Amino acid sequence: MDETTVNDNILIIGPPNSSKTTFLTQLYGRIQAKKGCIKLSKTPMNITGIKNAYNRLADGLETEATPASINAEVSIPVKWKENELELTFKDYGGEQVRDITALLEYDKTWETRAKENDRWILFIRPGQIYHHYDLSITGYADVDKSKVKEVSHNELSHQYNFIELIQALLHARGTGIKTSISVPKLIIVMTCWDELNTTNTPLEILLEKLPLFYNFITTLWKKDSFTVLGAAPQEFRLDNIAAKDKYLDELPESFGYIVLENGQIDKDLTRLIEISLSL
Ligand SMILES: Nc1nc2c(ncn2[C@@H]2O[C@H](COP(=O)(O)OP(=O)(O)OP(=O)(O)O)[C@@H](O)[C@H]2O)c(=O)[nH]1
Ligand SMILES: [Mg+2]
Repeated sequence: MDETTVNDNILIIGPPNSSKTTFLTQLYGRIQAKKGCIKLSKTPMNITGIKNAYNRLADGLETEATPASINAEVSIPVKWKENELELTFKDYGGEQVRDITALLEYDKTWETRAKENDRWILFIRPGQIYHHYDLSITGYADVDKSKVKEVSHNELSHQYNFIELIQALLHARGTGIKTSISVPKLIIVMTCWDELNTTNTPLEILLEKLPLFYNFITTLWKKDSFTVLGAAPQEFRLDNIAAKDKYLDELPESFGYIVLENGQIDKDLTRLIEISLSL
């Protein structure tokens, strides 16, 4: 595809519990508070899909899991540099994404999403990734059976799941892999960054947790058409009174950050969208 024909539709892809709803809600809060590099341009907008999550965060409560059947549209008209554009996202239950690899099939909805969005943002929560044994971790001869968690036939390791997922979405989109992929643009986001307590860069975390998946991506994608970042849309758990009080006192839009390629923290969540639009 020609670079000049890349559209600005962004698809956030993420399994259950990977902070999609929290990110969208916090992103909207930033845009509305005019605190970021992307600003609200004009009404009307449609935020019904995240209204409940927005109200919960304002009360210092965590968002609730989005039911599998939900496909709520969120559209926010924004101004970025000199451009006016409409950011549209879908908030859906992450189980839809899990089903793509568990059942090895995608429906029309996902086919359309894969085709119509030229900018993909993949949310991966590394704090919840544990290693099943697989060949990228050690050679077969080195396997110490006592240390290996038994993997059932139906249970792929996380990295194979993410490889399957990207493969399925590329297939749905009809993107061939004979030449390096320049569209869709891809950002891989290591989410809930605070859980990691690390000074490493996002790429280092991805390499540590999912080396084979990273290898798969670099083999397929053009070097400047993908990047690896971090994000903590909520910044910390809201499972205790002190954290909840912070949200009530300082408002949700004061919290959350992204982690740039070099490991630097940026409080402006809208930067993730700017980077996606700039790839
Ligand atoms: N520690 C930490 N937890 C977070 C952060 N952002 C979100 N969470 C928590 O992660 C959990 C999942 O967040 P959601 O936004 O509901 O995740 P989701 O991807 O929409 O999940 P589904 O709707 O099930 O697909 C919630 O308990 C959030 O409070 C963060 O920055 N740090
Ligand atoms: Mg959700």
